[in-house]
Formats: sequence, structure tokens, C-alpha cells
Amino acid sequence: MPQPVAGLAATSAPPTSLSSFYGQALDSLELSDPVLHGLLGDELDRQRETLALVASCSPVTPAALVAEGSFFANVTAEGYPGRRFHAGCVNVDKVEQLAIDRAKNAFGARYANVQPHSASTANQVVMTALLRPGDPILGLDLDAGGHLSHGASVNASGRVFTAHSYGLGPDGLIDYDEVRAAALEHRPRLLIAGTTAYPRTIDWAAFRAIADEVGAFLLADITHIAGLVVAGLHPSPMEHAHVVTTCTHKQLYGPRGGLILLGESADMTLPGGRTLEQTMQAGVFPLIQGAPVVNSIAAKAYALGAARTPAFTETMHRVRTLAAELSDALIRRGIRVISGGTDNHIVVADVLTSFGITGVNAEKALEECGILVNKNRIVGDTHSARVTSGVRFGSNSMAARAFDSADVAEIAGLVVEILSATKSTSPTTYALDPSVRTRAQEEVQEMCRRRPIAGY
Ligand code: DSN
Repeated sequence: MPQPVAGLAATSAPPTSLSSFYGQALDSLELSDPVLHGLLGDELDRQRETLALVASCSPVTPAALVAEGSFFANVTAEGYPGRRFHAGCVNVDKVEQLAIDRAKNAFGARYANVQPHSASTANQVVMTALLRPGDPILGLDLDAGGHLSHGASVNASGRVFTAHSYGLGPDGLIDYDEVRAAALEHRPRLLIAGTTAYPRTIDWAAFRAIADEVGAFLLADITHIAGLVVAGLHPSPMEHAHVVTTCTHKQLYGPRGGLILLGESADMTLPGGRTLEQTMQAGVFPLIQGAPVVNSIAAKAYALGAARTPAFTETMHRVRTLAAELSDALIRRGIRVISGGTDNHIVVADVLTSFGITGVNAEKALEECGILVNKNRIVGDTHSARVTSGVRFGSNSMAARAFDSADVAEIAGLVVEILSATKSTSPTTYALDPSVRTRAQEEVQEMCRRRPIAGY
């Protein structure tokens, strides 16, 4: 006889509702694995008690977490709705179709694939499906705020394809003349427009004109700004790019995972006779992935539906306003902000010029006080990616805590106070004035209690 899984045996009766299922599941976790249960509790406390200003995340809406933690995880479902390779997909088909419909609605897309495990995987799909090994690609340099999967030498995209890059101008802005010159020189088959640390609006039409001039496909990776795009607060690339990719966790308050979206280009016929839509469909499965993560797709469905609500639009307005206010407040205090401000959720500060400390030391000193950011290279940086001269702030989580202008002013003041009291003893070691640290920790704790993360 099979033995009951430890912990599950502790439940006295089968759950009679969804809420009793989740309640009993949590009880069984506590009974069967108190160590892991304890770590869950510790992490919840850590997230409640720190101010996360890391630009590449947002707190997942609790309802989406429930969907992601659901029994849809039990289903193997290779294929697509109505065309599976396994039985038992009646509800899986409905949930995947729901996510597809909501993705199309949110982004104004003609086609959506909700199966990519991440935006990096989505980018891998696009490149592998459209290009041949060795084909030239052109993307923003990783050190200038590009992404690993856009052709970095340490990533498969930079090994399988012949990767070239463009940088940023001395003002920290994309120089479209430089992009064009690089495209004319390297004749890429794929031009990639997308960034991880770029605080300004991206001109999709300019990218498309360059792509057309050299006969390249244009990939727009909107991972960082997906929420602003859905809310109409950043121009949409849907009518310009051949393919759009994004993740669902950075600015959609959804699960970790990716999407591939197509606009008018969906019907475009490629050499070989397939349309772009058919190429992306086959590119995800079976070219790169096998069975999808259905529980993640369920959570994507939730997040994509929520992204069309007035409350989400209001949150995105707050995301943008808070970032602009943070940028202004830092500049008023004499801090050098790259590009002189922000149009989105990102603020990049030059801490080396402003405080004489490296990015890694600034990150660590702020973390000691409960403010979480990430070290970030800046234009002309002489330090490596592990050291850097800058830090990147993001406002997604501040918005989820319903921060207002006074809160942002308080954070800016704290950041400046902490970094002014931090002295580099080497590029990777520092000393922070203990009295400043204690006072800042107390103030951060008080802010976190005053402004809890919605739903946490
Ligand atoms: N792309 C990295 C970032 O922006 O932080 C990780 O998602």
C-alpha cells in the first residue's frame, strides 16, 4: 500500500471548499515541514518590514499567488487549448484561453502566447524561431542597461547568434542615430528595443524605421514597462514591433513568467510559408518548451485581468508620479540622476559622483537600513557590474504601498542621509555611521507599518 505523504495524513477530513483546501494545505506544510513553513513566515515578515525599491519586481497580488499555488500544477498539458497531447485538460484549456484573451485585450494584441516560462525564454523563442545560428542581432549593450537575453556574451543569445550592441549617449539617452549607424554597419536580422535600466520613453517608430531600413525584424521587449504600456502611460510598441515580449512579474503584479505578443504582424508570411503567428506558436512549443506551467498561466490570467481595471491604471499613474517625485527630490538634494529625471518607474542615481561611494556599497548600506535597491552601471562607468558607480530605484512597490508625495520626500531624505553617512573603505567595503543606521532602521520600520503592501 502506498504511504500517505507525511503531513497530508494529519488532515482529519477532506477539504470541502477551496478555502478549506488552502487552509488545510498550509496546516499540512506546518506539520510536515516546519523548517520550510518557518522560512515562508520569515520571508513574509522581511517583505512587510523592508521598503523594496528594486525596479524589476512588484509584490504579486495575493489572489494571483493563490492561482499560482493551485492544483493546476498537477496537470501536464503539452500543446495548446483544444490541441493537447494529454487528457484531463478541460479546465486547463479554459484557463489558458482566458489568459490569452486577457493578454490580447490588455495589450491590444492580435495574438498572445502565455506559455513562455520567462521573458528571457520568450526572447529565446523569438530568436530561435526567426533566425539561424550565427545570424547578426543588435541590442542595447548589457552594461548600458540592456538585458542578458539581448545578445550578452555570457548568454546563449550572444553565443548562438552574432551579437552586436549599441550604447547610450553621454546624456544617458538612446541615440537613434547611433542605433541606425550600428544597424547599417552590422545589418542585423533582428533589432532589439528593450531595456532594464532606462528611465526614459522609448521611440518604437524610430526603431521600426531603422529595422525596415536594414531588413531586420524588430523585437520590443517591454518587460520593465508593461504596466505603463497597458495603462496607456508609455507608448505601445504593438503597431511598430514585429514581436513584443514581456514578463508578468515586473510591473503587472503577476507571477514570474513571460508572454509573446503580436500586432498587425501576426499574419505576415515568412520564408517557408508560415505566418509569424504560426512561427511563434510552434516556437514556444515544441521548439523551445515542453509542457507549460499551467498554475503560472492561471496566475497570469488573474494579473492580466486585473491590469484592465481602473484601480490598476490608478496604480500605474502613482508608479510614474512617485518615480518623478523621487527623482526631483534627489536632484534637489544635489544627487546626480542619470538623464536628469524619469518618464517611467526607474530612477538611476550616480552615487560615486554624488557621495564618493560605489554602487555596491550604496546598495549594502541602504539594505542595512531596510531600503532595497540594486547596484547599476551608469554611462561611462569604470566599475564592473559587481561594483558599479550607480544604483537603480523603482517605484512599483512604493505604489503598491499607496505611498504619497510626503512618503517619497521622506525616503529621498533617508537615502541621502544614509549615503552621506557611508564611507567606502574599498570599492566593496564601507562603514556606515551606527547612529544614522539605527535611526534610519526605525524610520523605515515605521514607514512600513504605516504603509503596508496592499493585501500583505
Ligand atoms: N533584468 C534584471 C533586472 O532588471 O533587474 C532582472 O530581472
